[in-house]
Amino acid sequence: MLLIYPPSRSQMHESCPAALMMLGAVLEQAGIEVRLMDANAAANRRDSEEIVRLASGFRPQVIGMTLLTPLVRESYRLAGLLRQTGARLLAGGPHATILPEEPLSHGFDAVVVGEGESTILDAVMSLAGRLPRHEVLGWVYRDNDGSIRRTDSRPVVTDLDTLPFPARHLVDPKDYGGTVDGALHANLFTSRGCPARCTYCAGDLFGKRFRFRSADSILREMKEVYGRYGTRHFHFVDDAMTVNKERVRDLCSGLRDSGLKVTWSMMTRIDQVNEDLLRDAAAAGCVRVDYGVESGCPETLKRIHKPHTVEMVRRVIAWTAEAGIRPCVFFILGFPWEGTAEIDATQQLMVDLSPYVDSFHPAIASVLIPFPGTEVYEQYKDRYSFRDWWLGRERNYDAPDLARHSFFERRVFARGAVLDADFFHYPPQVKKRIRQVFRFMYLHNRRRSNRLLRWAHRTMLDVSEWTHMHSPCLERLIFAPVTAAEQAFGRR
Ligand code: B12
Ligand code: SF4
Repeated sequence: MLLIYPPSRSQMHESCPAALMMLGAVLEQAGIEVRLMDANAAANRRDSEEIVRLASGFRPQVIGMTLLTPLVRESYRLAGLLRQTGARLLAGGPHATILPEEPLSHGFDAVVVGEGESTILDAVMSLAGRLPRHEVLGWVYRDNDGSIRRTDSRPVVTDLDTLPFPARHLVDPKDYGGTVDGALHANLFTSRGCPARCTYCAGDLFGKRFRFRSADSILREMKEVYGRYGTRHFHFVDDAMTVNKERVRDLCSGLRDSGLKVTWSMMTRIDQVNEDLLRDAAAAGCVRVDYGVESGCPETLKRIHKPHTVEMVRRVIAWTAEAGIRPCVFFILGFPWEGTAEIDATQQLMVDLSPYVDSFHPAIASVLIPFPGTEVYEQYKDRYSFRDWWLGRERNYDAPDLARHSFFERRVFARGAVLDADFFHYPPQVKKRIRQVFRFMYLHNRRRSNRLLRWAHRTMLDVSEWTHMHSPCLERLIFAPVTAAEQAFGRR
């Protein structure tokens, strides 16, 4: 069996996606030979053509692929190409779970819905002809008469401690530039589910019920990874790590008693921490907490059902910093009801938090993307005509490229030119304001470089933005030396 994470133009992975290693572990336990291929591995990126060439060499009976919405167009093209290998194609992951019938019209034979561990074995057996298709729970397939069938859902894994540890040995460290500091295996997954109902969240894959691994099980895995791969810093990728505080306390005391010399970071919710928990975490090696703050506008927070207020944000970020932990905050701009006043409120909150925040994240998702299955998608897809946007080219928000984008855009939207997609038809003044906030984040992140450099940076951004607005050709001409240098150093 070959498990593939499909190519993305804008993402580079410093570690192998957890899903492939977790599914690999389940398959190996059942005696199935497994290969993993992460097309976005930082030191060995592969395009679809190369994946097909390698897959033809492996000759797997079944190929499984993770589907994420922004990558799905290329994933479907890849599936089309992979059909020539003769393997049966199985899809899973967030996009496949939200729209399980779609992949069947784009080259796939079947789709696993939701958690993969409990279904993948049956799915592989069935695709290999050893189990009738209707006997597999939790999947969608095309029947002999061409009709699409969906079987009853499979209950979620209630005891996450029963899952095997990820099959990390299947990953070639060279693909990620080696294991110098053990960062390759830093990501750990310790819980599933988030009880909140944010209207833009594309992560409902594991349901609302919070399920979690015991502190013991997590500690065992950390010790194993520490011993085998030399990992000294761990990052917990759970949606809301601290929903069960007792468990976090147990983990913290377990870490302190274990004598493991490690640091760690986590993602969690503003409304799910308190001062004691943060102090406990800091004493047990926690050095960073990622929070989805999203907005500084109280009305927006209410409308997106965010379970926190602006006051709570201010309090929690201060507590985090005071406990000796670096708070990392994420924002979303451009909700369809927002004008410049609401964006001003968000930037004001950024300014207020900036003494505590090392760097802001001008990520792709810092401008609202209406992912399928979310309330914002359903509510606005017809009004703004973006139904099924992931299948077309016009809502592309890849990383900016040298041929089309100005110096300003290449710098401040480095992760993805998401304003190009313009999902919500922003008026010019809103676009301008969003660009200013991205500029603010970009410059904040460079505030420690020397004065002259900062001044040069700011001036170049201003010149680029101003000239591009009046004459893109002139901008190109002025920045031609920079563009040539970027070309020489391998930027797009
Ligand atoms: C870590 C992470 C990242 C890291 C990935 C680093 C790495 N090396 O893995 C980084 C920062 C690079 C990243 C980037 C992005 N991410 Co991200 N990320 C996550 C996060 C927080 C954890 C992923 C994870 O490891 N989960 C644990 C594993 C076990 O879960 P899983 O991947 O879903 O896999 C399970 C099932 O889906 C299924 N399954 C998965 N694959 C397959 C394949 C087969 C064959 C089968 C049968 C089953 C199956 O079985 C698995 C085990 O149960 C999730 C949120 C979350 N909590 O899951 C978001 C999430 C996956 N990301 C998301 C998005 C959108 C992105 C971006 C596209 C950002 C953007 N806005 O454009 C980018 C691009 C990714 C890319 N590769 O190009 C969305 C996906 C939504 C969607 N509809 O596709 C999520 C759900 C976040 C969210 N709530 O919006 N991400
Ligand atoms: S708190 Fe985070 S994971 Fe939970 S629903 Fe909201 S955005 Fe999604």
